[in-house]
Amino acid sequence: MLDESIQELASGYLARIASVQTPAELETIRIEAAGRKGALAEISKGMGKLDPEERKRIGQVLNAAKTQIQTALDGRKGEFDEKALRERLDAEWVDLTLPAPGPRRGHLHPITRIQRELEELFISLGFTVLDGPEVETEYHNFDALNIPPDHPARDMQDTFWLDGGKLLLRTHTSPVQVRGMERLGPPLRMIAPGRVFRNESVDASHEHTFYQLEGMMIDRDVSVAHLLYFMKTLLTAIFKREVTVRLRPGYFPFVEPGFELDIQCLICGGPGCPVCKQSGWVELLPCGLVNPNVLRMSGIDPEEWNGFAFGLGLTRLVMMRYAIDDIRQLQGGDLRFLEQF
Ligand code: FA5
Repeated sequence: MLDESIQELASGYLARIASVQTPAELETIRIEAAGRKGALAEISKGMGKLDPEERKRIGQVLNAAKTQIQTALDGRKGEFDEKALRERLDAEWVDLTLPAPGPRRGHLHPITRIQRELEELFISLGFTVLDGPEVETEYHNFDALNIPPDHPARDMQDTFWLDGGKLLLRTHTSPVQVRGMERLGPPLRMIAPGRVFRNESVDASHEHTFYQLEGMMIDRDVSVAHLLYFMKTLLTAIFKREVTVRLRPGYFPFVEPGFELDIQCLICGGPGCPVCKQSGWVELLPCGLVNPNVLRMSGIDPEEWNGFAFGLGLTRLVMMRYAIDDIRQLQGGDLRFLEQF
């Protein structure tokens, strides 16, 4: 009787084991059939009550059933393990003969992009592109631009001084005017894009490190009309649309007369925002006719030659062109920002 019920139990388990679909189902049956609290274990526990002959016989039947069940469990587990391994291998498969994907391509920084556009424009107008040192002499940054040591205009540009005096981080690109005049002499058409530094507090429109693009033309009979022509050409090329500008008198010791050319703020369109300091206008392009003292100091005769100069705020121009509302984004190095360009 007992041996029959063991065999029945075992066949029931074997049928279920044969039909399970998942490792979890298999585990449930394993616990039921072969676990310490399973049905066969319960029968084993009752064996002590049988007489020795019967115990031996039933023991053999029970062991045979257990072995059968264990073999079936192992077999199905092996199947599931193999299937899982095959799936993993399929997922991890790599074709080593394919060409490598190569490094991700970057692109130029928006400031570099606009700088290059302006270089191309001015080269097409007959200008030379010059470069000057970022660590400058006091002479080139100030004295030669008609700003002597005790002149109040020195305070207009807060300076990072180096080496206890005489050397500094250039506060504007205007010293390259001086170097251009010294090296090349008149007639001269030059631009000088580059990085400049000022010891001032940073906000939405002011950085301590930013870019300017200097321009200078020296020839015979250069007038304010020439200056305005070039400024208009420059702005039209960059914005590729009508922009509203205003010209007002501006004071710079190296030009006379001097102007501030402001552009109507393209971030807010005029009503005022943090970039234009609520004024609706952004200072972009100070300019003027070169002061005769500056020509004389660089060995050019102001009786024979004159010219214009301008100092474009390149970083601010980039902000206006792409409607960037905080200057700090440009040097922040955040790829999420830079990848938009
Ligand atoms: C100058 O630096 C003169 N060298 C410009 C010049 C050249 C005038 C030739 C006449 C003839 P200014 O300090 O205003 O001027 O700066 C020029 C431009 O740089 C400003 O109009 C503005 O667009 C930009 N700029 C000035 N300070 C900052 C700053 N902290 N952050 C970003 N841009 C600035």
